[in-house]
Order: sequence, then C-alpha cells, then structure tokens
Amino acid sequence: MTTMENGSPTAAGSGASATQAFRSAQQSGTAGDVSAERVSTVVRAMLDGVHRAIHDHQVTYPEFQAAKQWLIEVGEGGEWPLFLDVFVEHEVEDVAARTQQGSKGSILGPYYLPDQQRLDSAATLPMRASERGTPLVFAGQVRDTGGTPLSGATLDIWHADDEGYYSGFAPHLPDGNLRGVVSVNDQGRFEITTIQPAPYQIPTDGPTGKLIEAAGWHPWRPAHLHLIVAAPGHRPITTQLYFEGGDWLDSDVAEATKPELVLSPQAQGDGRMRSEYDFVLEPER
Ligand code: MBD
Ligand code: FE
Repeated sequence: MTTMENGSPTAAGSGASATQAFRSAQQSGTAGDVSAERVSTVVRAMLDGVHRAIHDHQVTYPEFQAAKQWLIEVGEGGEWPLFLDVFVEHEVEDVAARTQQGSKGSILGPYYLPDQQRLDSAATLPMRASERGTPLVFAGQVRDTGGTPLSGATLDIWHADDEGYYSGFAPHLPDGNLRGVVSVNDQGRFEITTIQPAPYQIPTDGPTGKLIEAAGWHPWRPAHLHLIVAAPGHRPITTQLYFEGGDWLDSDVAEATKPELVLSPQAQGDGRMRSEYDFVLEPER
C-alpha cells in the first residue's frame, strides 16, 4: 500500500476547498422548477428515514446534539461536497445510469475542475518534472452506440498523484497538474501518457474523516482515473477507471466501483504500463 510519507492529507488541503469549486461550477445552481409535490415527496421520504433510524435505534438527546454539532462542522469545514459525493452520489448515479446506453459511468466526485489545458492526442498530461509514479499510457477509441468513431470527442481527465493528492485541492501541487482535456484524432482514437495514481484517503482531520473513524470504517478509495468523455450531439459520460488488483477495489468507501470499470495495465517493457479502454457514447435524443 502507498504510504503518506508527507503525512496524512489535511482537510484544509482537500475536502474544504471542494466547496469553492462546487459553487463556481454551478450555473444558476438549481434543479429548475421543482413542484411542491416533488419536494414534499422526496423530503418527506428522507425525513421518514431519519425518524425511523432514531426510533429503531433509540437515539438519545446527547447523540442528537452530537449529530447537530457534526452537521454544523461539516458546513463550516466546507466538506458537504466531500461527504455527499462519498456517501450519497453513488445512488444518484445509479438512478441516472438506468437511462444511459453505452459505456458505464460512475460518480463525478468533489475534485473536478473545468477549463483545464486542452491537448491533442497523443498527449501527455501536465506534470512536474519530478512527478513520481509508474508511467501509464492510457489509449483507446471513442465510438457511438452504432460503432461509428467519434472524431469530435474529448476526454476530460483528472486524477490524483502518486501520493493520492489532487491538484487544485492540495496547496503543494501546481495548478493543472495531472489534469487535461484531450481531443481524439480523426479516427476517434486517443493516447494519453500520465502516471498511475495512488489510492485516495479521505482527510482524517476533518468532520468526514472523524465520522469515518468514529464508526470504525476505513477512509480509502481505490486508485482511479476520472473522465468525462463528450462529443457533439452525444450524451457525455462521467466515469472512473480502476486498476486490477489494487487496494480497496472491493471496499471503496464511496461505493463507486463497477466490474466494467477495471483496467488491466500491461508492462510495455520500457518501464511504462499500457492500458486500452474504449468508450461508447449514446446519441442525444
Ligand atoms: C475522490 O477522489 C473521489 O473520486 C470521490 C468520489 C470522493 C472523494 C474523493
Ligand atoms: Fe477521485
């Protein structure tokens, strides 16, 4: 397992700054006009779930007040995006996936940043001269559901470094590190050179990490690449790809792995690993 030689990730350095990223990414920040009936149905069901848990487990006043205190700290620490994306988003993605054809998707998570460097395939992601980690060549083709290559496709890709940190959310990393928007070639093919990310650990010093510790759970996500694959006239796919045999693959704290999303990189013989993966996009209806 990868150790955190530079100490544990800090809440201040990751989960917290995700609130700013979320706010600036929201256009007008609403789901549009939602009927009172819809609000009532969904919120009622959520409250019913909370009431049932309190009743079934005979929750006490001290426990209720501790929960209130914790909720206040999640907000103050800016960790709502982290907490919600780790513990709730997978269910929303599951609902969304029911109407999506083509490649499997997964959750977006809290560390997406728009407007990253645009690159033409074959591309190398921006990285430090001293970037550590096993070099990885990630290659494949983007097609539509009818098998036609999509030469206008882009892969917006971002991932953690060899210590599990994301640029933009860890102050020691240069902006844009291990992030890029890669255009495929005229055959819809791409080849992206980067390094293999390490597993991600939820910061242990913030409220999300403290809850995980209090519950005796583990704070790890398996190593993963994040992608948004898009093409004009097609429904974009937000997904993640994992690595065969990697730690935490079977116990992702964010429950965002799927068997179809596991890469099996092969040694190229030159110190680099190579992995092929094709994406299939559904035409917009
Ligand atoms: C991550 O890196 C991530 O991808 C998700 C979904 C939640 C927390 C951290
Ligand atoms: Fe991630």
